[in-house]
Amino acid sequence: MPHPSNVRVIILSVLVLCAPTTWADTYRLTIDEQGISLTGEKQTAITANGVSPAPTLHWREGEIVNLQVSNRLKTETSLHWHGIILPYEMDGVPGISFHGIGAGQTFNYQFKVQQSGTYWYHGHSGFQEQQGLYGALIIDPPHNHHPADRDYAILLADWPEDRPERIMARLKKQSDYYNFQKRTVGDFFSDAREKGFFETLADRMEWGEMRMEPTDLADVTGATYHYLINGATPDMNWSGLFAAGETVRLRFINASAMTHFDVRIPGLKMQVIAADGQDVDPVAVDEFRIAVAETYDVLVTPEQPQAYAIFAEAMDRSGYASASLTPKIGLRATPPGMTPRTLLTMADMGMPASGGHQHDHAAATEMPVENEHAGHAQHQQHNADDAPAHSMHDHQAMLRQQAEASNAHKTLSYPDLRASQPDTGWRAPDREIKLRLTGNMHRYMWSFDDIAYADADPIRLRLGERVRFTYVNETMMNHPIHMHGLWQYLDNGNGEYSPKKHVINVKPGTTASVVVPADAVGEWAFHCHLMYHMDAGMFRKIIITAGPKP
Ligand SMILES: [Cu+2]
Repeated sequence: MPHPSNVRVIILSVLVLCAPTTWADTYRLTIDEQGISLTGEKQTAITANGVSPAPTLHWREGEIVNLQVSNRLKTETSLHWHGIILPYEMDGVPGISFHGIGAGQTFNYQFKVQQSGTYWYHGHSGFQEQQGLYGALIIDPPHNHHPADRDYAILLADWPEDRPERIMARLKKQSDYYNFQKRTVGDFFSDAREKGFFETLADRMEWGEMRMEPTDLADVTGATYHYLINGATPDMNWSGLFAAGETVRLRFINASAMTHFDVRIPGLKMQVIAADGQDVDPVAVDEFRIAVAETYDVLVTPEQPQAYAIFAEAMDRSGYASASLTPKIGLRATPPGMTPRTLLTMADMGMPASGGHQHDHAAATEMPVENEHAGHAQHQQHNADDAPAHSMHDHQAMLRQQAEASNAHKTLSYPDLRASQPDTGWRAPDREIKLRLTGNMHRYMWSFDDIAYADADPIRLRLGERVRFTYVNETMMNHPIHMHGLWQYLDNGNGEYSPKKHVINVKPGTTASVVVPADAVGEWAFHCHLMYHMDAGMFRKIIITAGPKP
């Protein structure tokens, strides 16, 4: 008589052997709202199956998924499968790919999963994503090239104290409402001591002329946001277990509405193995910046039986999210101190250091593609300055200090990303579309080429053509540009090994260029993924048709 568990193994093996090459699984998701108290006050979150973040969905490459999404809200809802290649009617953007899911209705999404990796899904109606309607989407490949002992999705998010409609209304009235980090008169005098009075004055006047602040790295900040990892504040301390020496895969997903994060795990090197779901040649880093809506997969191997902090500080340093990787339930990591925020200089933005009072578009256009963020160099310096303050900390701080002393603090940047597999259809683009990323901070208007979505014609592409999109960022904000339904091959000098991404972050005053194979007929959304920028008009529709040139 075989042991019962052996019988189970035998049955499972038989099932695996007999499994068809495609599966068809059904997932039911019910969208509703529920009381939540993350900030101490009672608020409302939009939930899927009663939870926010929404449940993590596990798919397999090759399966046909049926997703029955029911709406119990009083308003319309939708779910968009972020980064997924699918028929456009299944993409889930109301007004573009379908009519939305009305109150009390159910919509049935169905498509074949043609890719693997880490993605996410979120509401694309109103501000529902900001209100908690987001979740991780993990697709298993037929063959896993990166076996790990543990595997965790790390969803980063920004949860507001104010209602999103109120945030938008405040930004429209006063765009720097949430920015309490402006340089003060005191800073002026200390700068004047260092740089000289006239230099400092000229610097300030230039910024004044541009009606921008050199510290405006984010327009919605920790003044209203609580930063979350897997729905938990730093106090709540989400924890992932490991045993010393195990390999842990962390799937970072930036599900924030407005926040870029700088991520590190003090004491651990991170091997970046995938970007936006796609495998890249591994890069060992100490830190990476993750733009809104991007995903990065990393491997870590914690050797010590101690708790490690997964630390994600908001780019503008107005707050942080923190969680623990721990060998024991209840053992929590102490979050390290935040590093000082970066100050943008005129040079960061492609402006002449002095005298250039007008917006110099040409200067911005000629910036090399994706040069290293000058602010980051500064940041590393600060790290070193910062170190003595943490010297009484534990082992982690010591390791970090050692790393810094040996000048080994490596931060990921786009030029590091090289696809593991070449693009077999690689060839020169057929044409170029240049888009300026434009905005008026004072009136909180955001657009492409100074034209907001409401007044813009769609961008028309022909099926089969390859189009270079060149994004010229003429603003002092980062804009994570998301194209639905199509891959953007980031032109970072790697030719056929260019990494393909669904979100390309374009830093202030810089230019980034991508190659897009127009390989999917339909109507696709194309926008900045900062929610309030998208809502303000930094959005276009792309229409791809078969047949002769439109
Ligand atoms: Cu934007």
